[in-house]
Amino acid sequence: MKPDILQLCPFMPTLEAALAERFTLHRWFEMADGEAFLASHGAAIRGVVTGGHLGLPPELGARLPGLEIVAINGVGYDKVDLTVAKARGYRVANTPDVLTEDVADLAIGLSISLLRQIVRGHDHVRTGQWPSGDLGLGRKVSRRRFGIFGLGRIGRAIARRLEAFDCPISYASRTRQDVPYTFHDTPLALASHCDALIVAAAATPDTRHIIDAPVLAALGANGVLVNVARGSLVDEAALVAALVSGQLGGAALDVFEDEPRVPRALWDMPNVVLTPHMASATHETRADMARLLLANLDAHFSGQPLPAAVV
Ligand code: 8YV
Repeated sequence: MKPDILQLCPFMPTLEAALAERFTLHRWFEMADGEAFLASHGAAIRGVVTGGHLGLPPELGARLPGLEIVAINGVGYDKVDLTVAKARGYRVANTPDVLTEDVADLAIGLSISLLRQIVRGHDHVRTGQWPSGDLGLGRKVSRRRFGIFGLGRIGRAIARRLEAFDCPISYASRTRQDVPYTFHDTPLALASHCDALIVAAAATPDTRHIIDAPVLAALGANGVLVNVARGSLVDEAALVAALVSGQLGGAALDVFEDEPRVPRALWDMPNVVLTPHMASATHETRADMARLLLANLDAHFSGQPLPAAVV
């Protein structure tokens, strides 16, 4: 008998096919009557597969009494309540490491796009504005003072890339680390000492809205914010206000507080670059993530230690 698994969001076809080979898959996101499904099948569900952006909504988890594992196709587990997982005794697994390079690459790409106005320049050409005038000057990337909030695997990979641009690098994280970068113990101090702040920390109750109005003001009118972590770390209303007032110079954002909804005010700002939570979205990395997700599930259902256990 194949274990019953509840799939909370679509995955790429090869991953869905591999899951369907191993499990009886129930596609939650396509169900017309979720309530009827839970009443008839909720108790049979042994695993949940989900995305990092979605996790396991608590009210759904509460309806799955036989749950043994939540397998996340992503590194972030902020949307899964680990206290509940531990109390109820189900496992939580994720896909760390394999996506580190891609997220770091996108952080650099967003920084360059914003500072060097690549997206604006592209629009300038394709909308026929070039013959009528110049775009105006951007800002230099090389040797710019970069700050990284969160110096975990992804933050360090971003820093390594910035070293190649001869950028002075500072960081703030829970603890001072043995790295050749300048440590600041608060995001406010970090923002006061850099011109481009990249957010790369995990979302936790402690980091919610940690990038707030004073941090954005400290970054200043010539400063820019880049976020490849989670929308919840940034006070989005304060960010919009700082951009509207000109108190902050610009922002490049891959993540938002209420995805896929992005504040309308940000859509047309010339000093903003927006991407749809795509930092790990390459063919290569999604294939690696799929392998690790399957390895986590296979290990669990054959009684082996999980390759990437969170809990
Ligand atoms: C994914 C992510 O886009 O790893 C994460 O935490 O946010 C991204 O890699 C997401 O998990 C897709 O569901």
